[in-house]
Amino acid sequence: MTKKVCVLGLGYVGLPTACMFAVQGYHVVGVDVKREVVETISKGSIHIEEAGLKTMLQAAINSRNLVARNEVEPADVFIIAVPTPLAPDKRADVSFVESAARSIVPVLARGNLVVLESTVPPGTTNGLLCRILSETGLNPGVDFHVAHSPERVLPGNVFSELVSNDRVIGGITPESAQLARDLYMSFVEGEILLTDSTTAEMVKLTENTFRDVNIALANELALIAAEYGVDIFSVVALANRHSRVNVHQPGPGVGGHCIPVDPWFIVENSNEAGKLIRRARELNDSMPERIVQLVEHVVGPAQDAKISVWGVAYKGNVDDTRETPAAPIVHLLRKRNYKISIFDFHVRNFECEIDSLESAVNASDAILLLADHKEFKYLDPHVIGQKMRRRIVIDTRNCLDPAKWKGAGFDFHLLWKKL
Ligand code: SAJ
Repeated sequence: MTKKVCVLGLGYVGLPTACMFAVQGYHVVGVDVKREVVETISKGSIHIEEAGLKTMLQAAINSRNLVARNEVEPADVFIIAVPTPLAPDKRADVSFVESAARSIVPVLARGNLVVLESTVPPGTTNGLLCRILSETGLNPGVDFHVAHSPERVLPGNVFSELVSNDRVIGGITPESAQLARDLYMSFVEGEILLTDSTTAEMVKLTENTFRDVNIALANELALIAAEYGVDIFSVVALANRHSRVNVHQPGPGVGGHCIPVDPWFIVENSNEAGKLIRRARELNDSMPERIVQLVEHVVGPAQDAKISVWGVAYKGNVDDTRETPAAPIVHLLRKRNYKISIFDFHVRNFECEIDSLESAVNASDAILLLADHKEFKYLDPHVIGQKMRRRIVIDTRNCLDPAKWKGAGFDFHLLWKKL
């Protein structure tokens, strides 16, 4: 008999995952608490941008293997893929996991498998999740199975990574892990590695903490390079020619739903042991303020200066603005009385209005590039320059060709310089 899978949370991870199971022939019920999300998906439309998502969703809907609902239904498998944001006290806010788990309680049956995909602090699957599911009177690991299968896909490349990435699955019992492996084997071509649930939680957090700490190192090196008047991007490129060196890219700060968040989850119960991780987080969080200092230095005091901010997504080629460093940068520039206009090739919804390219550059004094969307590379600096009041570019991502922009009369600045 075909298995029924209920996916709770139809966001960046839940929706592509629901589509993958549906096209593999599972009966999938995608559940989201937002009515408009369910309506949009039911029509075969998407509420988020992700390469290939619309085609996959339409295939899934047309096959009748995927339906979207507001309520959880009885199923063989429940997959929880809800957000775990950072609370103001820098601890994980697991309230969506809690409410998703509570919504499963009335329908959970003997033999079911519950998989948590959301990123959580170590111990959450075995602790909080199992505690809530035990409210059924059933015994986790005996009457039903529970596993943590963290998502590890890169936004913008979700479908190929869902298939080809290796997957770490941790069960509260070995049987739970094996059942989850049998499920994901339907579409995962990478290796599936089994462990216990707390190890799997820590693996996921470790991956993103590794990245955050390495980006902090790159940012610190950028500040040091500026002291010597050296181009940090050349330093990184040349150092990375060593076969055992992989310095990350410096930039205006670290955004996205995972990397600026996960390191806090891993240290939330470790005050003494987590010092390096906390320091790296703080350094990355301080980059927006430093970018604003650079703008002040290059452009001069605000008076009536207008800054054209290019790219407010948290990184290039995505429409995602979660935790984007552009938000504090725009906020800090406004506080210092700069006029701001924003242009982005991908982002439609942001806390400030997004202008057309033309009105964003019109009569502006400087371009501040924050997200390296590939389209920026193809813009003609001569055409852009004609509309501007002053020709200044600050490229925080090493995205534009300096020779091309300097050739068009621009005063060109990379990420950082000695102030
Ligand atoms: N960034 C830098 N320098 C770099 C790399 C990234 O400043 O060298 C910045 C980006 O501009 C962005 C932020 O860091 O603001 C994060 O971008 P990212 O591309 O490193 O990561 P995400 O958040 O898009 O996806 C990450 C991935 N994790 C790792 O690469 C270890 C992905 O595999 C995870 O699935 C995802 O987090 C997640 O959901 O955890």
